[in-house]
Amino acid sequence: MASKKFAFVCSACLWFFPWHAALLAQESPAERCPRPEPGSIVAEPEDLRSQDGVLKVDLAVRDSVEPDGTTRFCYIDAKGDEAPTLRVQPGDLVILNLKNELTTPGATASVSVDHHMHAEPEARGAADPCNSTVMKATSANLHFHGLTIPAVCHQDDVLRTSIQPGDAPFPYQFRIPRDEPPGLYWYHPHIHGFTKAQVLGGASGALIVEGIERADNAVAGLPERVLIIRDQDLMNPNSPPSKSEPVIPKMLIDNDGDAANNGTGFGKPAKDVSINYVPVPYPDYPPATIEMKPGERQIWRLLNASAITYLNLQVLFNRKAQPLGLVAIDGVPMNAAPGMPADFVDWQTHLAVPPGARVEFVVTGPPTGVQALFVTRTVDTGPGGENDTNRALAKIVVSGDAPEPPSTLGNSSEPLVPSTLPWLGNVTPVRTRRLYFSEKLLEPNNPNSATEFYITVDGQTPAPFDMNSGIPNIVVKQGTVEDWIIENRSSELHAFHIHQLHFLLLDYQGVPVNEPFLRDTVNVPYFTGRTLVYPSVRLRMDFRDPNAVGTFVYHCHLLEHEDGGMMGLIRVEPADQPPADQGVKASAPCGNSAHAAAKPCSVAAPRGAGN
Ligand SMILES: [Cu+2]
Repeated sequence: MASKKFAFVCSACLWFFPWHAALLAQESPAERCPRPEPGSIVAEPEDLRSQDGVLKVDLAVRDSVEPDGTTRFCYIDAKGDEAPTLRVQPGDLVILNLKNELTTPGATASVSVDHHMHAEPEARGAADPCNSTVMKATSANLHFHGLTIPAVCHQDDVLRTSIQPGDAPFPYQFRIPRDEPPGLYWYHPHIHGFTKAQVLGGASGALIVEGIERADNAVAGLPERVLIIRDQDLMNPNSPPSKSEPVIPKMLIDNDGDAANNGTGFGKPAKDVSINYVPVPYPDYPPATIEMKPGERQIWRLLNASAITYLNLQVLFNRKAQPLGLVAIDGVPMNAAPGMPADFVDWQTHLAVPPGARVEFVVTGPPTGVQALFVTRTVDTGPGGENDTNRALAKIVVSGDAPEPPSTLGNSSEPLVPSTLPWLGNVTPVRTRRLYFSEKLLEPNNPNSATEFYITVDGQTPAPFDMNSGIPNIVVKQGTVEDWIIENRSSELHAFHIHQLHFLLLDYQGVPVNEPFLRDTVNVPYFTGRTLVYPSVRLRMDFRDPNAVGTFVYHCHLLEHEDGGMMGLIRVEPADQPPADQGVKASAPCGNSAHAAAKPCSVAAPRGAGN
C-alpha cells in the first residue's frame, strides 16, 4: 500500500526535514484507512503469529469519511498494517489490546442500553467498558466469530462490552481451546445497531487456527492465500449498468433500501464488493489481479466478511467452471466426522458462501495462455432480497516467476488433539425447538415503510431484539445437545449464526444431509408463499463445551437485519445447576420436549402470509 511506503521513507527523512512531521500529523482521511485502487494486485494481509504459545496484538480501530460521503472503518496494528491475520495454535493465549480511535463526525444516533444500572451515559469516558450503557456509531468492541471461547468481558462478550473513543486500550485475553477445529475464523465489531455500518466500512480481519494440514493431509505443504471478500456502498451509484450486460432490468428497491433482487443476475447490485480491499466496482467490475504460477496448487482460505452480500464463487478457465477442492467450511475440516478419509477433498464447481461464512478450498492455477477469472455468480436472494449480481472478483494471471504467497502450510501429519466428546451426529438431543425468521412492514400498506426484523422462538411474540431486556429467549444446560429447526417465513434469504459454538446441519429444506463437518453460519432458504410448509434447516446445537456457559446471542448475519432486531438471547446454564424456570420468556411447549406429550408444532404456512 502506497501510504506504508510513504511512512517508511519519511521516517528516515524526518531528521532532516522537521516540517515533514507537521505534514504527517495532519493525516488525510484516506491515510487513516488506506485502500488499493480497482484492478490492483491482491495482497495478502500481514500475518501476526503467536510465539511460545502467546499472540500479543495491539489494534486500533479507525474511521475516515471519504469525499463521496461514505465512511471507512479499519483495524490497524502496531506496525501500521491494516486488518492483520491473527495466526494461533490450538491452546495458545491471545492478548489483544483494542484502542478506539473512531471519530465519525455527526454520529449522534445511538442505541441507549440500560442494564438497570444508574450510570449516566454522559459519564461514558469514565464508565466501565465491561458494563457500558451506550452503544453508538463510535463505540467499539470485538466478536471472535466461530471460536468456542467464553462470552464474558475481555473474551467474547458483545452484550455489554462497549469501548468509547478516549478510553484506554481495552485488553482482550483468551485461550484458544486445545480442540478448536483448525481453520479460518474472523474478528469484527458487534455494536448493536451499528454493526452493519462498521463492517460495511471494512472493519474485519481473519483469524487462523493453525493445523488444517494435520486434519486433512491433502493440503499439506500448499501455499495459502487469505482472501477476504467485503462489501461496501457503491462507488458509482448513479451509473447505468454496463452496455455489455445482456439485460438491463428495471431498478427496484427492497425493504432495506438496497437494490432489490430482480432475478436476472444483472443490473445495479445492492453493494460493491472488494477482495482484500481491492474494490471491484459496478458497473464495469474491473477485476483485481491474482498472480500464480501455471498449474500451481494453492489453498484459498476465503472469508465472506460482507455485511449483506451473498457469494457464489467460481474459477473460470476460458469461461468454463473449474473444480474447487473444498476442505473446510466455517473453520471446520470437511472430514471432521469419525471414519472420514484423512485426505478428503470435496470437489465442487461453485461454492455458495453466506455473509459471515468461510470456505477453504484447493485451486489449481491455469496453464499459460488460458484466460482465468475468479468470479461470484448471482444468488437468488428471494423476491424481498438484495441484488447480488454476476461479477468478476479477480483475474488470475500466471507467470513462471509469480511471487509465492508469504505463508505455506506445514507438512506434519501428526494428528491434532482429538475431541473428547462423541461426534455430534451420534448424540441424542434432549429436545427440539423451532425458531423462525420473519419481517414486518411497520406501515403494512406502504411498501416503502420501515421494516422490523425478527427471529422468534415459536410460541413467543415476535419482537425486535432488546438490548435492555437481559431476559433470555432460550435457556439450555451445558452438557446437552438440542435440535433446532430454523424456519424462514420471509421472502428473502437469512443466514443463521450463533456465537460460542458450532452446529451440525442435519436437514436442509426437509432433506436429510447429515454433513460430516460443522458450521457456525447457515443459509436459510426464503418462503415463496407457494409451499405448504415454510422452508427450514434442522441443526444439532452443541452445548457440551464448558466454554459455552453464559449468555450470548444468535442472529441473522445479514447485518442490517441483525441491527434491525433479528437477534435473540440464549443463556447456557452450568451443568451442575438445574435450569431456572424464572426469567424465561413464555413459550408454548411446541415440540420443545423429548416427551411425546409435547404439542406438535404447526408447520403449515398460512396462504399468502409472508410475514
Ligand atoms: Cu437476515
